[in-house]
Amino acid sequence: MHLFEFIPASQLVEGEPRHRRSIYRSAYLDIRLREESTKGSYDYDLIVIGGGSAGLACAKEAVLNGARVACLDFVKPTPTLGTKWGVGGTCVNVGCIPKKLMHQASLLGEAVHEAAAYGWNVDEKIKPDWHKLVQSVQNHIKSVNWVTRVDLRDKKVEYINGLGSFVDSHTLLAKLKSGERTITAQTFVIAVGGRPRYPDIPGAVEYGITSDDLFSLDREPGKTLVVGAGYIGLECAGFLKGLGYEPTVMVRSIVLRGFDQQMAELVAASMEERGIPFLRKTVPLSVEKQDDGKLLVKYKNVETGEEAEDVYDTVLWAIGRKGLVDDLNLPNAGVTVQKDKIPVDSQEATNVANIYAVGDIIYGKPELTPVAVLAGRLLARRLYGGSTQRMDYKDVATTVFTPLEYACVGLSEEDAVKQFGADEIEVFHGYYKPTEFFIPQKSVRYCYLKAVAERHGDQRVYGLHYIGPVAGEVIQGFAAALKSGLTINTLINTVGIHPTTAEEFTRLAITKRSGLDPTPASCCS
Ligand code: FAD
Ligand code: NA7
Repeated sequence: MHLFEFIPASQLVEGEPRHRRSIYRSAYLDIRLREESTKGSYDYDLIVIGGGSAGLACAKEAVLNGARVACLDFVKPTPTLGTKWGVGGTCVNVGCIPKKLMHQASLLGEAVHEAAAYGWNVDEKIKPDWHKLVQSVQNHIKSVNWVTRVDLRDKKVEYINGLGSFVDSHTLLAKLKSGERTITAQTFVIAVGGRPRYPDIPGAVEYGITSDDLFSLDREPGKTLVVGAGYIGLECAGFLKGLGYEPTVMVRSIVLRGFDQQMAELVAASMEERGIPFLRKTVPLSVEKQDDGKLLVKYKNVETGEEAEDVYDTVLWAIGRKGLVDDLNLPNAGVTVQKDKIPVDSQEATNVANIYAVGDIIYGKPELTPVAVLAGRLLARRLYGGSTQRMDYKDVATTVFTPLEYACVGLSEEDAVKQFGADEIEVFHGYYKPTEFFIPQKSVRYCYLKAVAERHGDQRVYGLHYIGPVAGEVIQGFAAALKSGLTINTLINTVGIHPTTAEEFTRLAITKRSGLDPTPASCCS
């Protein structure tokens, strides 16, 4: 049986490709053909493939709205060390959570040294215990895995620990530890996420590890070559340094592609100041294991062609992530793939009528947990709760958890200039000195922030960028303000909370265009 779905024209997105279910579109309505859930003819109303941030949020919300739901999750062991983990996906097991815990461990080491300057009698020759740290992190992860299983049971989502692949657009084959099971559903949501890539060079898979192995590594990382200068590479290099190891970052082209490049270079400079070398314009050529167990890495400068080599205890590939489309057998269901990701429309619908995709697996959207969770939840509400609310992927705030953190929301300066033209953009900026940095004499050289705004009219703020302590906590609230149409006038007439670093946004008075010195003279007047 079919239902017509009426969507007001006001909620249509300009330029959205005509979906094949869309049979009539007028100035007033988008009318789509949707098959009604025929309870009984399929095993489930919904099968979610992938039990990570997106899949779990979608599955739980669908059940709340009355659907019969199964959620499959399966983790293939890593190729080098055979690392695997429980339900919950990347964020909980090998992503945000262990990363933030190791970042915190490294900040605490720094804080102990600062404490001495503040008068604490501490032994400054402290040393971290890697094994204890890994154990604590893994214990926390195991407890989250357990809570996740209990939550799924309580919420009546059927959890299937199996690898899903399509037989046809309504049938899935689940490969379980104990055999196979064929299950059917009216609707599918693909939420399989991604896994780290390995470069195609000799020794990469045999000897290199990725973030999938790092947080449970059963030996100290030691001298580590981190290949890749994206978000994950910089974060891992940052906490390894803070924990007393010797990371080097290998950068193929630019640092933090996709982020504001002035801020990205400041982040890199702050890491270099802490003693993390950056091998610029360099790519790895091979990894060989020496007789002493250490790894010999040969590499070359892509501009000069000059080759060099060095020896490391660990090589960490942080060169991006690949969408897990290969195991799904998508041709059987007819789902289109674009560069190992799945393109979807503004309703997260794929090109096949009853199949949707959310989270890291979708093409061209931010790879972030809160994005995956909200998109998954909204999709379930639209499918089963009568909602028409769509996910807004614009102005998503994020933080790079480097030793000196960087958080931002909205447009980078270069994207604002590209979009509106340099004459239409005003950038308000300033360096600042966190009060708590003075006594331990921490470097304030890279504590910097800027607001990218409209030059004329209301001076609407398009982007906010901040480098400094607790960056995520600082930017989160400003993200809500920016989404609500924040203007420079509102920002500088907001009374700050003193003494904080977040208040620096309310003190932004100098524009780049003025050429005035953006370094502060005093802190309290
Ligand atoms: P995933 O969480 O990857 O879940 C997909 C699940 O599906 C996995 O368990 C996978 O094994 C399973 N699966 C795959 N194929 C199949 C199949 N065929 N059948 C059954 N199951 C299958 N984001 C942030 O917001 N903040 C951060 O600080 C942050 N830090 C990160 C740090 C690191 C090191 C990494 C790697 C990522 C980080 N992220 C961060 C990104 C965040 O983890 C992801 O955006 C998020 O986990 C995506 O969720 P997802 O549900 O789309 O995919
Ligand atoms: P990113 O952000 O895609 O960064 C990957 C980095 O690796 C980037 O600096 C790339 O340089 C570099 N890279 C890519 N391929 C290679 C090869 N073959 N050799 C050397 N260097 C290479 O991925 P991340 O893993 O950091 O993060 C992915 C997401 O996960 C992120 O959005 C978070 O939300 C979580 P390039 O700039 O392409 O020259």
